[in-house]
Amino acid sequence: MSANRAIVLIAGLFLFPLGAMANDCHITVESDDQMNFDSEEIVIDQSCEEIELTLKHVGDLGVDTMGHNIVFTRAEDLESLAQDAMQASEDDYVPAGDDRVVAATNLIGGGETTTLTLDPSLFDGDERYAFFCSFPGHWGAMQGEVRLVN
Ligand SMILES: [Cu+2]
Repeated sequence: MSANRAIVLIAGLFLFPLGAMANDCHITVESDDQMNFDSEEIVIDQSCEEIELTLKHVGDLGVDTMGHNIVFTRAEDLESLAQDAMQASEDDYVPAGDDRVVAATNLIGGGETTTLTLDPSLFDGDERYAFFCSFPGHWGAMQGEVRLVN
């Protein structure tokens, strides 16, 4: 190994803790039987190659009565998409082929967990995004903002 290369390697070791931690690329959000998400904000680190988003439902109620998902959309589309999603019961309340849907997890019930692999480049840094649960009646309480970081 050349001396230069060794210096680059050593510098890299010191810089690593200042950069994006591996943890930033793994997000966990919990939901419950009281129609809550445990976070009002989801941070999307765009330096991640991909983000693993895990949604947990820590309640007991089934998917038919207290189903939860996370749907990402532009903030300006949140209300119209949430209204239309209620009709999409056959698609787990995520309208198929709707370009207002940036990404969405599966719909889960109490005791279940689902993981979505997200491509951070789906989010345009000049836009504002939101997330919500598209199960009928939930979006008013179950929504939050997406914060993009680099
Ligand atoms: Cu819900």
